[in-house]
Amino acid sequence: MEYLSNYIDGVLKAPAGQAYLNNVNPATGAVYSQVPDSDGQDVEAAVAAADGAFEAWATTPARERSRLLLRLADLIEENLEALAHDESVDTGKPVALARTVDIPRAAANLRFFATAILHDAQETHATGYTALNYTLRRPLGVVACISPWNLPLYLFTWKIAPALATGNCVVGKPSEVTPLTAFRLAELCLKAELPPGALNIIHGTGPKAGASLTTHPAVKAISFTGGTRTGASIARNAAPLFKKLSLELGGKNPNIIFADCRYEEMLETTLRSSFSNQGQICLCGSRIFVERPLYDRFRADFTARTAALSVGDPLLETSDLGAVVSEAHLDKILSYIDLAREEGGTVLCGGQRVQLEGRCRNGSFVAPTVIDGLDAYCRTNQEEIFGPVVTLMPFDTEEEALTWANSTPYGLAATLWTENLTRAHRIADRLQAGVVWINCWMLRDLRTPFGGVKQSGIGREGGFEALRFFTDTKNVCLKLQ
Ligand code: TXE
Repeated sequence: MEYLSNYIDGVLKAPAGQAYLNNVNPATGAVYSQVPDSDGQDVEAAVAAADGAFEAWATTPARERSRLLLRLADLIEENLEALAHDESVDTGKPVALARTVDIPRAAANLRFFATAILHDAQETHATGYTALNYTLRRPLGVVACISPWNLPLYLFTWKIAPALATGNCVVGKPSEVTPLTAFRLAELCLKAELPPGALNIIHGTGPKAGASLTTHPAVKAISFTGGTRTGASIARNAAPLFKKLSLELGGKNPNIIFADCRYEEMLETTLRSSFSNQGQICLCGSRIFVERPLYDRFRADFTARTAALSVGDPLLETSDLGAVVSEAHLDKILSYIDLAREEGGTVLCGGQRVQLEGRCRNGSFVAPTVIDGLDAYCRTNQEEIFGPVVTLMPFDTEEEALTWANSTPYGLAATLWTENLTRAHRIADRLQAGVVWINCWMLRDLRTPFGGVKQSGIGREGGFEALRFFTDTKNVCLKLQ
């Protein structure tokens, strides 16, 4: 049984209270490692280490910070296979997905921000001939990066990379459900010789380690991805302490399909946008609105393609879907499928737990599920399920599709399929979402702003948005005459 450690001041450390949590492999149901159940003492030590390292890290030349982060990216790539294996075991996701998406993207996040800081420039404003204003951007100090379980190393690095690149010292808290690759990253930080205290990683639960981190007076900013309720609780705690906040929360993303779309490409992509990572990506499209003339054809083809997906051992290359993240999450997903039935929905395929044989007989597997016959306003279509469950709804007019798409409390992402350019732009503009994909899904450019509106969060990650979030601006005005 492997015991994971915290990473504080450049040292791998056991939690001060010597308490641990079980870490379960969701594909087998077996406990396979012990995660530090850190408390306020560990957080205190990590914040003190970060605070102590700040002055030196903030004034380290950008080129040197860049070199260290690029070294870390190299090490991630050198360890691609092992990290992909660990990510798969920890989350239940297919190893092929971890190998092609999660781990390469973790390296890409570090590279992107490591090089972005070499090309940064600040604004000046000449006030006629009277004065010259220039704006300095300086790191904040100690910042907290709290990440979820669905894309563990991918989202953890998405936060720590811009924070470190801009000269902040970080206390990161990965999800207690999927801590393994963040622990491996700590080991790689030692190899990369990242200065002690620049990055600290505390493992443990949200209410204990997470809450003491977000309420710590020395923490200047919090970058969080996770559930909307957790985001609200963090915002409540952080507001009176005037911390900067970036919250990337839940979604209930619409996928609007018009009859004039490129059909095969749409079908293929919609399969991915529905079931990638067992539907546990905040960007997955879970409500599929199809223009009525195409509805019957789409329903038949989509259901058949979904039923043909293979749910299996995540370590097998042939598995399209692996396990969902935990037994508790599986129960939540199944309860929503029951709710859909109660609300009058018809389950076209899936709808139940999948019982595998052998190694995975006690794993948490759900069949990819397609439901129709529900209206846009029922709970199934309003609440985030975060699993391999999608609903289909026919629409007659553009206005109807748009109204339904915008009807939830969320507004993270939306997908739109049409060859009509004017319509595409018109709808994209009216969709209440932070991210809109036209004729594609998850086509990412790390320079673009990323985040949601309404209950999907506040603030934007990515590109210059992230560099700005992790810095404070100071305007200096020099009178010229
Ligand atoms: O996330 P939590 P959970 C959605 C999804 C899921 C639901 C709950 O619908 O079913 O959220 O998931 C830390 N102070 N998403 O419960 O609790 C926690 O330890 C400080 C959407 O797993 O929000 C973890 O590191 N931190 C989503 C992180 O917050 C706290 C991804 C996220 O955990 C804390 C995941 C507290 N009080 C779930 N409580 C997305 N948008 O991608 C918890 N944490």
